[in-house]
Amino acid sequence: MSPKPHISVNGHTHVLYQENALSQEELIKQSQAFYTYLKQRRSIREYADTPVPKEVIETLIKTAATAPSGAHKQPWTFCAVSNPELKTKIRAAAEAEEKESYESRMSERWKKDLEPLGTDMHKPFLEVAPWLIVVFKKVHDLGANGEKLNNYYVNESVGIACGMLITAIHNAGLVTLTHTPSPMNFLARLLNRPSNERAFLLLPVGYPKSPTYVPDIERKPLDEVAEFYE
Ligand code: IYR
Repeated sequence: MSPKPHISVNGHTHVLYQENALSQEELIKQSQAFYTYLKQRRSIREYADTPVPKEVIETLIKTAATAPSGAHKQPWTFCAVSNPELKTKIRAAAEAEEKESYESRMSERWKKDLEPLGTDMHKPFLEVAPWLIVVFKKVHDLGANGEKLNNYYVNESVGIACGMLITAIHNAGLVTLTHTPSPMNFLARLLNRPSNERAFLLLPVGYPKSPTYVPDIERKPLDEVAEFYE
């Protein structure tokens, strides 16, 4: 007998989950292939000004928004910016904060740790990349009369959605960078965000400048990042 298409839990409908189970052999092959593909992802700081269709950005955001979230509150807003004047304003404000950070806020130890990456206060990618996706977290929701409604595990939820966005960008054959100008409150101001939203992460999205070089760095091997308890 085939299972019922839906049941009731606490008076709420639960629908049948569409399983996608693979054989063990297929599991091994598929997980290996995805790893091989994903390990090619790199953070890219130099972009081509080649346009990327809006439809692609819409699909990437829909993909990120499939992320799990605390009590399914989906406490995020993805602001996609291609407007050149706005990108120029974002770059100017970000570089002003970065200048302050590099010149006085960051410790010598921190700057030493960044040396292999070759970063500095200049952020031309904020104007060159065809799109900037600014991810906002909703610290709470706003009810119809402006009242505060709880969200849960907001940082975890938005962090997971950003991980999925980065994965989707790589899967589309595009590149990005997790950029966190600090402090980031200028983004809420420039993008006119409501009082319940805080900037979480800024991701330029586009094609890499060609050719592009990336730091020759290694990822930790499995035995340094995993412990098995069998
Ligand atoms: N936000 C600065 C500094 C910076 C900090 C870390 I931690 C990095 O991994 C990279 C950069 C900047 O964007 O340059």
